[in-house]
Amino acid sequence: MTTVIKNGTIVTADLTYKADVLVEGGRIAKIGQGLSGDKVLDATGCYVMPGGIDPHTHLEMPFMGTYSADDFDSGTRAALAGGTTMVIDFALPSPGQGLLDALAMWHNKSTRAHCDYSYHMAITWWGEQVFDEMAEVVDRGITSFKHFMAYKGALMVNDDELFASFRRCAELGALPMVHAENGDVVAELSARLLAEGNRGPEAHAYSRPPQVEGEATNRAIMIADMAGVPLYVVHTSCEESHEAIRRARMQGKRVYGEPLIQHLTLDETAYFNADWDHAARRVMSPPFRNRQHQDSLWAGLSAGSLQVVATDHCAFTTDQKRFGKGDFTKIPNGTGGLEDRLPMLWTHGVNTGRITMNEFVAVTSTNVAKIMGMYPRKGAVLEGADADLVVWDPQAEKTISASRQQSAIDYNVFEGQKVKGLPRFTLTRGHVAVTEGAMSSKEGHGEFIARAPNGPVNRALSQWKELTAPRPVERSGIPASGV
Ligand code: DUC
Ligand code: ZN
Ligand code: ZN
Ligand code: ZN
Repeated sequence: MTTVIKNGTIVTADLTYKADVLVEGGRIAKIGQGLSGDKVLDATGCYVMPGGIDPHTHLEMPFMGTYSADDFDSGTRAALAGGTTMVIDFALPSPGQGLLDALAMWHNKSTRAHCDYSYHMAITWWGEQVFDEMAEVVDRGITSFKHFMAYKGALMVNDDELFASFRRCAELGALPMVHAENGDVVAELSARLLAEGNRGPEAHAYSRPPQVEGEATNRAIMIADMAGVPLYVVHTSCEESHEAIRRARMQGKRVYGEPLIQHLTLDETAYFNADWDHAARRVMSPPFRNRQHQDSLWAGLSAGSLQVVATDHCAFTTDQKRFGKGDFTKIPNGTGGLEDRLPMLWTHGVNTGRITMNEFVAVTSTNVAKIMGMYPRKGAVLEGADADLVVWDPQAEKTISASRQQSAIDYNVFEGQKVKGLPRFTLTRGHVAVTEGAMSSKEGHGEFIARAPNGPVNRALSQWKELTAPRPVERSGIPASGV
């Protein structure tokens, strides 16, 4: 059985051109003119792009006394409905639990996935077992390790643990990632706010100002530089963090920044809404920021100082959010976005001229595949690549509503937003999973994707100078003095 996508315009991170795409056996078999196949998908007026890859989701994750409400079933359905064909979730060992043990748990949950998936492994504690098992985790194709610099007393790791783990990542060719917020300062500010009687969702934002993120981002960058390893900073939400990433890159350090679609399009006024539920549903870490921070993130996407747009999809129902009534520190942190990332970014980025279509593909798919070691199997429209594709109709419109979403929660943080630009078809390894909003995805269709170790070394320019400086002249095999 072959499928041909006809009359569309292919849009990749580099190129825009008219061609048909022939799909066979889950892969792209041919790209060319006038192709035919058993089944025809009409892409007239549409763009044919690599399906989105969301490198940051938390599906069915035990967190803050509960579990995130979307699992690999509803979560990956939401992904496909919005044109995303792969997710990278976080396997999260509880403190003391082995990495391989946690990995087995995540493999169990993900058997329900409708699209392909991978994991990052979280380092939530440090010890010999963790050090040893990191090598096996990399061998199994999980080549990125996440570190929480916040959530003190739960997931947070200290600087000595961070440095040890980063050095281990350097040895293994793995990519360390950080949730960059100063957890000690957050804990201190939270306790003070509560003591002063500030118990509502708005206090969540006060407890995590941009400085706690900027400080931790700078610290992680310096520690990564000392460990000689690249660094990926998740959910970059503010200018302070973006500035640190920008500066590091200018200094020749391989540092990546990942804004979320929520931080790009929603702002802190959500927390000052008189309706407690409205505000609490938007509690996540880092919190939403003001317009100046948003402008910084958009500028970073167009200038290339920020490389990826993700969701940190970690959805909780209103009932779960209400665990935090009377104490904002108990509101489960997290928002959804898997189904809305592409339409929202297209609407607010491409339709406004802030980013080009090719940049859209880069930040939603191709850059992720490259940074995370799975390009060009994923993130590419190339012969031989997986047929993870979205046929994008730039004229299709809808109003986002929880009443029509795949996610299992009872609201949507983008409720009422009008978007223009939606999938006409979403294909996961050749299988047509979505046709104009109608789902035909299959539970269990998704497969685990093993990723390659990264390889690139991280050297500040200052360190390169040492290697390229002229060497003292050697005479008759005797090294010159003063070396
Ligand atoms: N932030 C959230 O809001 N939820 C999940 C974890 C995180 O870092
Ligand atoms: Zn985080
Ligand atoms: Zn997260
Ligand atoms: Zn199939």
